[in-house]
Amino acid sequence: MEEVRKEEVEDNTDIIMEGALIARDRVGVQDFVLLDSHTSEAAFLNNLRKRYQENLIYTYIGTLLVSVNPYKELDIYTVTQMQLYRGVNFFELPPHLYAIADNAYRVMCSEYNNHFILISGESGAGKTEASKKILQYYAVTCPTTEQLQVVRDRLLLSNPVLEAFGNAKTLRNDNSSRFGKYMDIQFDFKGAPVGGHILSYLIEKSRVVHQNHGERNFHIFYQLLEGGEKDLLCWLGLERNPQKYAYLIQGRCAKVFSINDKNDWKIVRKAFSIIDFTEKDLEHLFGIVASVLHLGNIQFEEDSNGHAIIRNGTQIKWISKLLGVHLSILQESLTHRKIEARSEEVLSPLNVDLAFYARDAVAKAIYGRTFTWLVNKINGSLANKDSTRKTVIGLLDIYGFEVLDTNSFEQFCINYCNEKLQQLLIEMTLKAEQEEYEMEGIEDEECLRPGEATDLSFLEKLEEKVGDHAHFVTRKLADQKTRKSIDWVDFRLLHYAGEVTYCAVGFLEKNNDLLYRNLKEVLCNSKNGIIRECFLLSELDSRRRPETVATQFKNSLMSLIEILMSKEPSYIRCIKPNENKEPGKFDDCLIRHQVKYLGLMEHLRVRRAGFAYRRKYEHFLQRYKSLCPATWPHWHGPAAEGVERLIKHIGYKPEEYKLGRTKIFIRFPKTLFATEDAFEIRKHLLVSRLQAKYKGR
Ligand code: AOV
Ligand code: MG
Repeated sequence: MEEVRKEEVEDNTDIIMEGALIARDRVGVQDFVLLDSHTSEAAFLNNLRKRYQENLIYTYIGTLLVSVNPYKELDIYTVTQMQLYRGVNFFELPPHLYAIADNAYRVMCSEYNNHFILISGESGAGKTEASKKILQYYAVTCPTTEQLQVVRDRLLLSNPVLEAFGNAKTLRNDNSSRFGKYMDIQFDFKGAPVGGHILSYLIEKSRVVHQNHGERNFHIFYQLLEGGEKDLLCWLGLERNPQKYAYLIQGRCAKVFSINDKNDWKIVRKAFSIIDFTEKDLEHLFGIVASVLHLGNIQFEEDSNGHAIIRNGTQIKWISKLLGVHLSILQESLTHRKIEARSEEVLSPLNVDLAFYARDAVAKAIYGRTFTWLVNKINGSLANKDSTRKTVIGLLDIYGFEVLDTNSFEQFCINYCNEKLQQLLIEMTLKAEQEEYEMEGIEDEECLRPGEATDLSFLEKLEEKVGDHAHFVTRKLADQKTRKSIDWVDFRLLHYAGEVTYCAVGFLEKNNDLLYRNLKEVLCNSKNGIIRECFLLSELDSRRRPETVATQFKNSLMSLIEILMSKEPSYIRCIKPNENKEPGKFDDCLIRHQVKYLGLMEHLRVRRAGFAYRRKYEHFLQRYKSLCPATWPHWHGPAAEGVERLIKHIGYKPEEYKLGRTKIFIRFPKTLFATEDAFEIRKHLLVSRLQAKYKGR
C-alpha cells in the first residue's frame, strides 16, 4: 500500500494538468479567481455562460457566491446533496448555496459568533428562493430533538404565510417579495435551531388598491377566493370570482399560469395551524382580507351639494360586520372629515375624489398594519423563552432593485434600500480584506483600500433630504436644465444599478401616509381583535406629527445595518439571466450589466490583486498532504512547517505565496489551480489503482 502511494507522488504532472484543462474548457472554472487569462469582463462572462449552459448555476469569487437563476428545477437541492455539503471544507465540493450555509454554520459553532448571509440581486434574480433553500438546509442538517421539531416546522412554515401576504405577481417576477425581510435563526450551544426572529421592512401597501397592467394584488386575496371553503366565503360575504373585485382586476391578470392559488391556500392554511394561530385569529384575519375587497367595491356619488355619498349599502354592511365597527359611524367617516376648529370638532363633508382617497387609505392602512401584526404573531411563535446564550445566523432577503415604466415612491424606497446594502457590502468586503492582512502580519502594497470601488455620495445627499418635499422640486428643476428630455414631474437618480427616472406624482401623499382622524377613531374602536391591536387609542392622543414613511424606512435600514455590522458576513449575489423568465437563456447584455453594477469585477480584482487564497495551515495540509512524500500519510510536526515542506516539494516560487501567522496566502490563482488539479487527479488515480489492485487479488 505504502508503495503505491509513494509511486503516485512521482506521477507525471504534465498529463495530470492536461486532463484538468480539457474538463475546465467545457465547464469553466468554479472560482473566478482561478481564471487564468487576465481578468477581463469577457472572460468572466464566458466562464459564467459555460457553466450556466451546463446547469452549473453557482460560481465563487473567493468566498462570495455568484448564482444565476436557472428558471427550472435542478436536481441539486436533494437531502443527499445537503448531506454531502455538511461539515465539508468550502472548496472541496462544487460551489453551492449549501457550502455558504454550511461554512457560516461551522464557523458559528466553532467560534461561537453571529453571522449573516446577505442575498442580493435585482427583482427575479433568485434571492427568495436562495434564502428558502438555506433555511431548508439548516432544517435538514442541523441536530434536533423531537421537542425542537416544532420550532423547525414553524421556521419553515413562516415563509408561505409571509409570502401569501407579502408577495405578488409583478412583471419581473411571478412571486415578487414586496417587503424586505431579515430573519435570525437562533442556535443553542449544540448547534440546534431553537428559535427565530423576523424583521420586516416597508411592505408595498399601495398594491392593495392599485396594480400596474400585468401585475396582481398580494397572493392571499386570490388564494382565499380560489381555495377558501364555501362556508368561509359565505361568512365573509365573498364570491369566488376575482373579477368581481375592483382591487383585484386592475392589472387584468387575476389568473396566472405559473401560480396555483388553490394549492397555495392549502399550504397557507396548514402553516397557520402549525404557527399557533387560533380559530379566532383566523376569523379576524380573513375578516380583514375580505373587508379590503369589500372596501374596493364601495362606490361614491355626488349629492345635490356636491358631497360624496355611498352608492350602495351592501359592502359597507359587510365591512361593519367583519371589522366590528358601527355601521352609521363607518358610513359617516368614509364621507366626512373631522376638522378641529379652535376647541371644537367639526364634521366637514368630503367630495367624491376625497372620499375615494379616504376609502383607499383605510384599505392600505388595515392591510399594512395587519402585515406587521402577522410578523409579530409569527415572532411570538418562534420565540425561544429560555435565557441561555444563543448564536444566530441572519438571512437577509429584500426586494430587488427594479426599474418599471413608471417608477414611484415604492421603487424609490426599494432602490434606496438596495443602494444601502450595496454600499455595506463594498465597505465590508474591502475592509475585511485589509483587516485580515493586518491580523496575519502581511503588508502588501497592492491591496485596494476601502472606498475606492464606489462612490455613493450622490445618494447620501439625497438620503439626508428624503423627507423634505422641496428636495424633489430641486431635483426636478435641476433635471430640466439637462439636455435629456424629462417630464416636469419626474426626477432622475443615478443608482449603482443604473439610471432611474421617478415620477414625483403621489410621492408626498405616499410619504405622509395620511389616514383621516375620524377613520382612525373608528378603527381604534373596532371589535376585530387584530384591528384593535393595530390601531391603539393612544395614537389618537398623540399630538406629535407621525414620522414620514421615508424617515421611518431610513431609520429601520440604519438599525438593520448596525445589526449586520456586528456579525460575520457571507454574500450571495444573484443574477437574472433574461427578462422572459426563460430557462437556459443567457442574455449577454443583461448579465454584463449586472456583473458591472454588482461590482463583481472589482471584487474579483481585489481578490486577485491581494492574495487570492488564504487557508489555515491545518486545512491546507490536510487537503494537499498526499502531494508530498514527507507529509503523506501523516505529518507529526506543526502544521505551518508541514506546509512549508509541502510547497517546497511541489515547487512554489517565493513570489507566489506568503506565510502568515495562521494561514498560507497564495497570490496567483494559477498556483492553487495547479495544486488543486494535481490533488484531484492524484485522488482519482489512487482510487482506480487501489480498485485494480483489490480486483487482481
Ligand atoms: P427574487 O426574490 O430575487 O425577486 P425569486 O427568488 O422569487 O426572485 O425568484 C424568481 C423565480 O425564479 C422563482 O419563482 C423561481 O421560479 C425561479 N428561481 C429562482 N431561483 C431558482 C432556483 N435556484 N432554481 C429554480 N428556479 C429558481 V424580488 O422578490 O422580485 O426582488 O422583489
Ligand atoms: Mg424575493
